[in-house]
Amino acid sequence: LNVKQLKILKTELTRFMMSYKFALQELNTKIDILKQEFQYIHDYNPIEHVSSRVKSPESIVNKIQRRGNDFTLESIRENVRDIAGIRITCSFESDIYTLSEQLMQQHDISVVETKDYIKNPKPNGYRSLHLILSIPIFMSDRVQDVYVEVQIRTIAMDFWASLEHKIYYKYNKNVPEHLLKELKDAAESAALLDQKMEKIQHEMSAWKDRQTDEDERYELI
Ligand code: 0O2
Repeated sequence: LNVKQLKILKTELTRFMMSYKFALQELNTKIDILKQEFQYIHDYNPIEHVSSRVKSPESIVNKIQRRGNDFTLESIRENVRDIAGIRITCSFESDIYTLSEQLMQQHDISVVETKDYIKNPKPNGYRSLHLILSIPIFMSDRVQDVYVEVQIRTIAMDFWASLEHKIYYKYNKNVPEHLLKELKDAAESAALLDQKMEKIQHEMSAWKDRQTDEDERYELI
């Protein structure tokens, strides 16, 4: 490559990576709006924590190599759909579906894929709702549709996934059989905990609704 070609390549690569950063900014704003508005209307916040990251060039190259895809920007864009990733932690399982519906129904968002590892957990016990969304980014001379992977989990699911991830890499992907079994048991306990917490929350909000009704009736009298 000559100097001019190298310059063009550098600009294209930078713009390519920037598009993912912009997509994360757009989506983070959308999530923040939902969070603030939900808090105001319902006096309750379904989102505990949000984090986002752009995949490192090294991980992108590894994934392309592993899958045997072409090393072109078009191929990377189409085949590596988790370059931009957002992880949302909710308090309760029902919040996950409320929030995902609210995101998916927005007109500028297209839902490319949904993987519900809550209704269908992975064999190791992993649970989370995964969405691949596509969002348009308006730049100076083009509109670029960008994929973003959104993972939505409860605190219990997140706790489990982060420990499992650490163990997986500590043992260099060769986790002893008894630990795999214990992780699976722990995933089941986490799922039970989510169910119990949901039940308590449900009962509390029904009580709160009844109280509000009574207060309003009292005010009318
Ligand atoms: P990182 O560092 O989190 O980005 P692929 O994307 O090729 O790996 P697939 O089937 O398209 O495979 O993706 P899938 O199943 O939707 O899951 C991808 C991401 O979900 C992973 O990203 C993890 O973040 C998370 N995940 C999926 N399964 C597990 C699991 O069993 N345990 C844990 N802890 N996390 C999981 P990466 O790329 O692996 O890593």
